[in-house]
Parts: sequence; structure tokens; C-alpha cells
Amino acid sequence: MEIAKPDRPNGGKAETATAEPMPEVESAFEEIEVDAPLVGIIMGSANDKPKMRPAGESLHEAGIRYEVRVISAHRDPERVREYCYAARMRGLKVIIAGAGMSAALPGVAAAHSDLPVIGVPLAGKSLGGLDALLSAVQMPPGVPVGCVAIDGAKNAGLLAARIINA
Ligand code: RP5
Repeated sequence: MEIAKPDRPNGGKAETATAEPMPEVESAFEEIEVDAPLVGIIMGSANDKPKMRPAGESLHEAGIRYEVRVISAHRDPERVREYCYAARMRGLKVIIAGAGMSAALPGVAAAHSDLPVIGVPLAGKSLGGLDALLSAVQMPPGVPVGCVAIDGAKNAGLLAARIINA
């Protein structure tokens, strides 16, 4: 069986290739992760997990694959940069970033990726989450973060699902 090549660099003359897979094509396909996550849920502390869990539950109910990482904008700035920089290349479509206190994570994620970033401000021991809310919301022009309510991880998951299904 022969397969017509879609591009015809030789002046429009159709070329054909045998269906025998070329070794380099085979190895390239091996690298494709068919079950790759579409949403990255990141948070500043392992202590944020209980409050961020509803984001994963919303995505699970919507049938959307996601991954979870604990990476702090302040404690692991280089890991945050690397994760966000590679996010699109790895197949992610949306980043959900939850953090408490000064909550730089959503903004830093948006600084290092052009994917949509949904910020989840988390209530800490003081100020009731107002600190995190203002940190996540008050982004400078050109670096957008869509921010849900304080402890609004469920809506973050639902919003990510809507973005992916839009
Ligand atoms: C933030 O500081 C984290 O997102 C967390 O909500 C808060 C406190 O972190 P832990 O001291 O509980 O690790 O960066």
C-alpha cells in the first residue's frame, strides 16, 4: 500500500512513500504521550493540597486529564520557571495555580508561559485570603491571570474545562 505525501516540494509532482514505517518516524511516535495531561495544577505548598483538590475533582468529572505539582514561586523559583516554560511543549492547555499569603505563583506562571493561567487565592492563617486575592488579581497589563474566588479551586477546575472544551 502506498500513501501520498501531503506536501509536494517538487513542483506539485506527487510523491509516494511506502507504508513501511521509517525508523526515525517510529521513534518519534514513541515519544508522543497519548495520555498526556491537558491541565497542570500547581500550588505553592503541600499544605495547599486539601484546598486545591476540588480543582482536580472538577477536571476528573469533566474527563480531562491533569497533573499536580507542588512548586513555590518563592521557594523553588527555578523549578516554577522550568515547569511553565515547558508547559505548552508538553501538551498542557491550561495552568491552574493556587497559593496563599503573597501568592506570587499565578503571576509568575503567567510570566513564564503564554497558556491561560487560572489563579486560586488560598486563605491562610491571617487576613482571610485577602492577601492572596490581591496578589493574584493585581497583575500588570500584559501578564494576564484569570482569578477565581478565595479557595475557589472547584471553579478553577470547571473554568479550565470550559476553556479546553470551548
Ligand atoms: C504559600 O505560602 C503557599 O501557597 C502556602 O499557602 C503558604 C504557606 O506555605 P507553608 O508554610 O504552609 O508551606 O507560598
